[in-house]
Amino acid sequence: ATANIGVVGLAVMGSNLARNLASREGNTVAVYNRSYEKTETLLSEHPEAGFVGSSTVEEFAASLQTPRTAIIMVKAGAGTDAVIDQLTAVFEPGDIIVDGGNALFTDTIRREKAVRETGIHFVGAGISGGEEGALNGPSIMPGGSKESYETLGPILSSIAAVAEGEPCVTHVGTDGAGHFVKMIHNGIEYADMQLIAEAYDLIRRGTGKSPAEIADVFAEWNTGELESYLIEITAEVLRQVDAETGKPLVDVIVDQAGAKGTGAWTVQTALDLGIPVSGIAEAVFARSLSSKPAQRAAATDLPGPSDAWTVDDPETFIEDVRRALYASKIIAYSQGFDEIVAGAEQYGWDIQKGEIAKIWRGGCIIRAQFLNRITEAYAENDGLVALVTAPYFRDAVAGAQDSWRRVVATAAHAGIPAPAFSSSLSYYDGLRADRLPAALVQGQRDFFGAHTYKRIDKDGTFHTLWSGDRSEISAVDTH
Ligand code: NBP
Repeated sequence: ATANIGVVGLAVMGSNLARNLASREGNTVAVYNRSYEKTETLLSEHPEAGFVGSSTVEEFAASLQTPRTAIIMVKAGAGTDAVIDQLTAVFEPGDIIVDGGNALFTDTIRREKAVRETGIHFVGAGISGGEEGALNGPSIMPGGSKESYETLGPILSSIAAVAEGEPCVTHVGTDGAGHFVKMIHNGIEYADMQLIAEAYDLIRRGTGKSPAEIADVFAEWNTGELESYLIEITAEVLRQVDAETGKPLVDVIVDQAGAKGTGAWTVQTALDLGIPVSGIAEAVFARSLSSKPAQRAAATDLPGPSDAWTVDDPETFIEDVRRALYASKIIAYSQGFDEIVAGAEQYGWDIQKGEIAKIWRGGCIIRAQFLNRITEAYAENDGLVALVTAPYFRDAVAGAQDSWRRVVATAAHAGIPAPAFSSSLSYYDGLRADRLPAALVQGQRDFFGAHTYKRIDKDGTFHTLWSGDRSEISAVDTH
């Protein structure tokens, strides 16, 4: 046994992660893949890595020093279960199996419980940053036991991205906590991308600027408070010219956005937890709407606004859009962190919110300067009940909100869809409202279903005898 760490699954993510591990001082990396071709290719293309290749899982286990540590990077789902079964058959108590794939956190909770029975540690670790991150330094979100993190922490720290001198990895919490937080990361990523796309669309349709000109706008934005990887790559995508047609690439790409499901998981989980992640949900639904060509084709002649609409001053409008984007982005993150807080409570995880924001500063798609502000907000007040109420964010939204309102109103006037911008604003106004029409909803529920209501002026639960004399009675809460 010569290897101190192993990787199972050598498609793009696994081979890049294995190469990253091999490039770190002191590591010898064992590699194994279901079909041997991928292993052979990796060994022949990267002799410098000094990989120890195996064609069977038994050989793979024998090539690892004990206690063994192996990272699984296979297609999430049945593939993960198959590999776990194979590894638990040849590993021993005290060994560590890490699942670095995009597993659903409830699967990770189930797997951790089952593997624990064998005395083997199971760690679900969210790994972000795509292929590039896996090779050069991802953001890593490991769950699992504290004990396994003692062994795993230093290895993961050595391959993680580094942001402002700190490795982008932290022990998120037990069992499925890491994959839960990775899921939220992806949900926030959906919202961030959708908001940027809406900003582009508003500017393009509002000012008539070309994609290349809008690329300059985004490049400029990337020097300020919006500085982030997503803004940076947006400028690059907008600047790209299609070699075949000479048109902006964005104009020849089919406008139907794909999705692999982690955004939907974030929203499904939020629905179960009762957390309004409306910005993330709108982003997921916007992709769904885009991918309905038959419905869209049937709707092209539905009427739009009757008034013509023009932007008076393009520069002012663009600045309004920038501010609206920043405010909406704050809401998306605030909602994502609300879901982390709710998940931690539901599943019994001790999640340090500030640490999560820190490890997202490098190696992942949502990396941004802005995340430092989130870390600071939770450092000041760990019990913050809504991120947007932290002083920094409150002030940021206060400065942006007039612009935000103008942009949302303009979008509605002009008939330009801006679902994430507008739902974020509605969420903000809902959150800050003194009174909500939820009181009326309670009245309706009491009318048709005797669901009862509470009063603002006294304790207890009440019901109005709607079909009787409409007097009010004290009632037992039926829910
Ligand atoms: P894929 O998700 O395309 O999976 C391919 C790998 O899974 C191959 O090694 C394949 O082996 C193996 N595999 C399958 Br499929 N079924 C198997 C089974 N029943 N038993 C054993 N092995 C099986 O690879 P990827 O794109 O490198 O992603 C790996 C993981 O990382 C996924 O969970 C993904 O969600 C996650 N992830 C991907 C990205 C990204 O940007 N691609 C980013 C972040 C996370 P074979 O060669 O024998 O078919």
